[in-house]
Amino acid sequence: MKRIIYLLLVLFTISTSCKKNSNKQDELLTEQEAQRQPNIVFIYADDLGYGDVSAYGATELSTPNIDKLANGGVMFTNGYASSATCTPSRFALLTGTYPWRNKDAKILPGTAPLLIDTTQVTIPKMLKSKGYHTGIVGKWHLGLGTGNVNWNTHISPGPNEVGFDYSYIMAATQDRVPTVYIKNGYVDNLDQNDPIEINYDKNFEGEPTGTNNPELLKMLGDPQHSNSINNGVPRIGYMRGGTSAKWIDEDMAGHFLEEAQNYIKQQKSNPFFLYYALQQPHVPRTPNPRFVGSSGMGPRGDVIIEADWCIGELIKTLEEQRLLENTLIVLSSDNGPVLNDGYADEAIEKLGDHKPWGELRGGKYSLLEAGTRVPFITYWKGTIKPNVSDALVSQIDLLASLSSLVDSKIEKGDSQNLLDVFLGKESKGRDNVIIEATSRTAFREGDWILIPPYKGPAVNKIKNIETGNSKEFQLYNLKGDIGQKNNLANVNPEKLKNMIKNFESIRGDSYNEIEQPNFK
Ligand code: NG6
Ligand code: CA
Repeated sequence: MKRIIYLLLVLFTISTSCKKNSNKQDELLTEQEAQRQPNIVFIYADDLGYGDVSAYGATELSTPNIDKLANGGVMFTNGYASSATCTPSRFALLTGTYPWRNKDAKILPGTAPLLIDTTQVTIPKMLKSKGYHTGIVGKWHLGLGTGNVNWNTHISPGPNEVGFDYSYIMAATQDRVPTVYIKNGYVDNLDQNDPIEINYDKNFEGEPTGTNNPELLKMLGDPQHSNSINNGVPRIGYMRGGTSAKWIDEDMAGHFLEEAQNYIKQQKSNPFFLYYALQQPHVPRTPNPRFVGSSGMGPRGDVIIEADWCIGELIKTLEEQRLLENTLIVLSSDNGPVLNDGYADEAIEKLGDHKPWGELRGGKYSLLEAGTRVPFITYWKGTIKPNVSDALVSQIDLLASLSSLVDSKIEKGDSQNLLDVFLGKESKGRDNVIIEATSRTAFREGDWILIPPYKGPAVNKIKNIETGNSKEFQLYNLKGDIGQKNNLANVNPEKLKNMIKNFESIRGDSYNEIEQPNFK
């Protein structure tokens, strides 16, 4: 009997000590995991408005996956894109430099050379120097090559030359040629016997266009969007060849999602930075058949539902790979919303009571709030405490903030280190920020915004968007007047004077000597 009891005791001791060991190992693993640099995933929507997300107050559309990030992380109500159009915002995001410092930071054609100097600091470069693997999947729109790109050989410089180890992109926009995917500088699926030629000025002889061949179209475009046709959709610019490489618009969201998911799975054993640049809800709005009718609002609503689904799938992948608790997710949009942006897609007719701009005034291309104030969310499961923050933050601050997160020392330029604000530990953001819209600039300081006088129409009639142009200075107190209804410039001359002084100290005094493009 004694022997049996002794044996049982020995067994018990062995088993508990094993258990302890395995617990210890678990502890060790989590410690190691925690010590590892966090992954960073930046999700960038294209033209998604402040009021397009249900967490931000949309009642006619439901975006459960974006809401999950907003409600489980910090939801910023004063988060800004640097510009009311795409290229300048993306330039500022990656370089931490105000776009108005670079005269070429304007909406680029598909043939534009690379806008970012290859010696310039960028988020991916900075992270790479700290051991990160860096990848971009989706919309680029920052130019490629040095002029006169040959699309049939290695296209360079591009994302890979400004810090991305991996790139799977569309060159410009979904409505611009070339309508092909580019993987690490090579057009994906290109048949060398069917070379690609691109021209933004004139058509290639014998090639159909939206203007000449409306019978080939499944979607009508305005004159600017009625050049070459791919997949029944007319585009800006002319393209010949590359048939096997051309994208199918309805598959684009799924295609980019799969690329992004594969990237995560491949890079899961080291810290990575993924810039996932969705193409929605920019025109042409081409939901996959599974999402057609999902919003009851026509294609614009449907592609927002589709984008939200993609974001949900991406989060699922991070969860399945057990990465969610070691990944900082930042979500935002490159500029505000627009309904009619060149195609007849019933965005206006089927809008119903939905307000893509929420309570804000203006929209894409506008210097008024809806041009640049966008959904802006940071999420890090287990690290960021859910909160709504009214701190003033700009996408331009991600460079300095992420560099602080990974302990990298860089020249900060216009970027401010707001890491604690982004992690929800601090409630005070920037003191001021300059926003840009089609080369014009405005100045937000505290609750106030100053819009200098600019020539040009007050309303873009085709797009039905207020531009922000006025002969007078505009001064709004956004705290009580988020809809910018009361111009206080005349009743508050002291404030006006002070704001002009502070604005000019950063921007200089030649801010209104600019040529405004004609909303192209
Ligand atoms: C404009 C296009 C618009 C859109 C925009 C870029 C015309 C008339 N309009 O020039 O459709 O493509 O460029 O949008 O051509 S952005 O979100 O990439 O800045
Ligand atoms: Ca955009």
